[in-house]
Amino acid sequence: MIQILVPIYNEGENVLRVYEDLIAADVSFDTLRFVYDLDTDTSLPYLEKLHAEDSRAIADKNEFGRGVVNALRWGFSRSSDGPVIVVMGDSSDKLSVINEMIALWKDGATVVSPSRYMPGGKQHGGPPLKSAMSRIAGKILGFLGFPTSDATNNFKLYDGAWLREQTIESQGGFEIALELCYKAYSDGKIIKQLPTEWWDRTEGESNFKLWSWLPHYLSWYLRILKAITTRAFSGGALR
Ligand SMILES: Nc1nc2c(ncn2[C@@H]2O[C@H](COP(=O)(O)OP(=O)(O)O)[C@@H](O)[C@H]2O)c(=O)[nH]1
Ligand SMILES: [Mg+2]
Repeated sequence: MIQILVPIYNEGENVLRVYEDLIAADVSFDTLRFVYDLDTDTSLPYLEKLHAEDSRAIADKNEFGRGVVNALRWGFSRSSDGPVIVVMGDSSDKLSVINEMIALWKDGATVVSPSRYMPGGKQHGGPPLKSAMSRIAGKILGFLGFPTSDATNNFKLYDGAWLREQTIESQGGFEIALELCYKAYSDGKIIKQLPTEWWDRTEGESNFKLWSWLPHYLSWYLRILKAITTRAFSGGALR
């Protein structure tokens, strides 16, 4: 069962673009779950229309409390076995790589991480400070031997059965991608990457809270650094 999961917060008509991009990229999926927080969300009228046309697309209310971590936890808890692909609702991701992500999952990857920072990857626009921090942080991990140079990208595929075994500890926001990369890596699971592109939103507003989420990002980042070091000294990286 191939599941696409999209957290949304007042994305309005943008949700239709996500659907159109998936169809244009010929992505084969069984469910397209848009997880929203509030009954007043501006995407809901569009999602109702979309569901009438294609019953795979559903609007699912997050009952775990407001915020993107809760929306993702909600979506994960409702997932079945098979790949769960998290996609942003503001059309920032290159959805045409999804079929290749699914192929890597079929080959045994627990996490598939599209990377903007590996050869062939690109980032278009975005706040300069946030982009630079993400790029530098990601590339350092890649340089040190971590299997992806873009751990902070939330556009990712996770194995559904593995996901349901995880207790999500993230509390801030999008550091959840780092947390899950850390957990897969320290669990000895396979993480694969492939190049992707990212475009900053042209409609609506970003809900990214750089300064309040930064300490949460740092805490998972340091755990990853420690795990890489431990593996290197135990011989894993030297084999
Ligand atoms: N359910 C839910 N989704 C959110 C929330 N904040 C952001 N999102 C969604 O997460 C995705 C990325 O958010 P965005 O604000 O564009 O972050 P940025 O691209 O990192 O600036 C979009 O699909 C948003 O609609 C939230 O509080 N709740
Ligand atoms: Mg965005």
